[in-house]
Amino acid sequence: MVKGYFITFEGGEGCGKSTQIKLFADYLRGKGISCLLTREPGGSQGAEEIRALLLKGEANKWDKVTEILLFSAARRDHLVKKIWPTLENGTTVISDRFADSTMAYQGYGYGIDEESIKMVSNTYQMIASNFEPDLTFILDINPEIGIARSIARSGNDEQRFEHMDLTFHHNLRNGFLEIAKQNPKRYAIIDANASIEQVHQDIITQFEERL
Ligand code: T5A
Repeated sequence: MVKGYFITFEGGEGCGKSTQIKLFADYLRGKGISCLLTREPGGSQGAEEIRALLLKGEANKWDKVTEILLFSAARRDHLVKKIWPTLENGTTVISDRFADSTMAYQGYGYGIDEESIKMVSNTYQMIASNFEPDLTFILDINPEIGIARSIARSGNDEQRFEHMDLTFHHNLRNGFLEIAKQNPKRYAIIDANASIEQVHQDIITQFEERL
């Protein structure tokens, strides 16, 4: 059986990943490609339990090392219980965030810190070896616009990272761009400041060119 593609969507707060993933999944299904939507942190029962620990509460609730380990533990459970078995079945998996978020948020967000970047990278090797997405869309947005979109959407108590200061959000935007620069074949940078329809069209164009 042919394995499914693993496609991830990344970006700063309120960049529109959830909105775009739904449109992209509709597009794929329209082409007869079966796909499963999932998210991080979370996506499997154990990882969803860890999600609550990570996203609720005070911005400085965890120190950086603990945070990297918790995101990684959730990712390992998600990979073993959901992502790998689904890909083996020939179904495409689309994930709202994956390992690049850990590199951008925990590695670059607090300011470039070589030690944390190395730790994120080593921890990922330990939990996933050489596995990586076939394609990653980075929805690049001006942080002021993204945070305003995020905060305008009410009824969400998982806003620990929205409450980080603006420097953090600029650092992580630069972090995503830096990560993408290292492997232009795998990463497609999409201008997420544009309209929902325009962003969707850009995603489809990149998908058709690359996979
Ligand atoms: N995290 C995660 C880490 O720190 N390390 C890690 O390793 C991982 C995996 C996850 C948090 O955890 C952190 C990062 C995050 O802070 P989350 O709830 O999944 O938490 O939060 P986000 O991933 O940031 O997702 P959001 O739901 O907040 O934002 P989305 O999915 O990017 O945006 P979306 O589609 O919900 O849109 C937000 C609003 O904007 C509107 C939408 O209608 C919606 O109201 N919108 C647009 N408006 C105008 N123009 C457009 N083009 C628009 N697109 C969407």
